[in-house]
Amino acid sequence: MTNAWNETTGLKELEDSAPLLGDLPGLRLRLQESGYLFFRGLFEPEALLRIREDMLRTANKHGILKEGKELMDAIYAGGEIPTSYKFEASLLYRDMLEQERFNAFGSHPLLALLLGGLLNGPIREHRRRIARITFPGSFGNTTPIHQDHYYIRGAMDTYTCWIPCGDCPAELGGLAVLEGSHKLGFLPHVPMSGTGGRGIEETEAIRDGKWLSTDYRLGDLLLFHGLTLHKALHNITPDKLRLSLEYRLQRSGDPIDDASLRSHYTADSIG
Ligand SMILES: O=C(O)CCC(=O)C(=O)O
Repeated sequence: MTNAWNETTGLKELEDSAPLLGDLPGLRLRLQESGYLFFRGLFEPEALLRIREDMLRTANKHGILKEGKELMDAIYAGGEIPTSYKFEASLLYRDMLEQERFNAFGSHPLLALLLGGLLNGPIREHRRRIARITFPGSFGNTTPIHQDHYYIRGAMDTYTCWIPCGDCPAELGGLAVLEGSHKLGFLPHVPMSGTGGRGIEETEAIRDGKWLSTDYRLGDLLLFHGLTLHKALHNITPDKLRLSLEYRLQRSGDPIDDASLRSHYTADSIG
């Protein structure tokens, strides 16, 4: 049931599609109508906990975790927060993207089955996977409203699987989607502060549309179309890092951009 969820942000709650898992036509219809599917507790937590641990060990090696705290609590050491461009050019980010268990999760059988069913045929998963860390209070780096097709190119029918790598309540800055916005077509993206550096200007219709998010938990999956408008919420916690994973899948015969065949890490990003 979609309901009033977060009074501070005015957001409504994502509809859980887990009850439709045995009903492929029902799932397809919901995806066609809403531009997204959300599954509460789809994945067993164990594999994701190991990925979280890998990410945090890597983060710790690069000195960004506060000493003396529980590793899995992901407490930031503090100090100057890099812009998202600088972060994506950092050795920490490169190491993060090379992690074996994180990369292997892209071929999780549930993702293959789900996307294969929804797209009615063989699918391929992009190499350009993202293991993301967002920093507390770093509002200038919050991901602005955009459509993934702007960055991913290739087939518009490409789906992003966004997976919180740890519980992610609203204050940690989860993802929000605009219901039905994939029907708006491909919109212009203009320079904007925040991750990616470009975004869609917020018209009244976009601002007043039905934005949805939730208090994500480990094991949840948010899946959305390449044209679905989405954005991150601010990480307003005093000191906690937000960890999330992104995998992208499409029909295997559809066009794919070269960049999707490579790692997301580019050493020459500008700060
Ligand atoms: O997690 C974020 O801040 C951005 C994620 C995003 O935009 C995506 O998965 O397409």
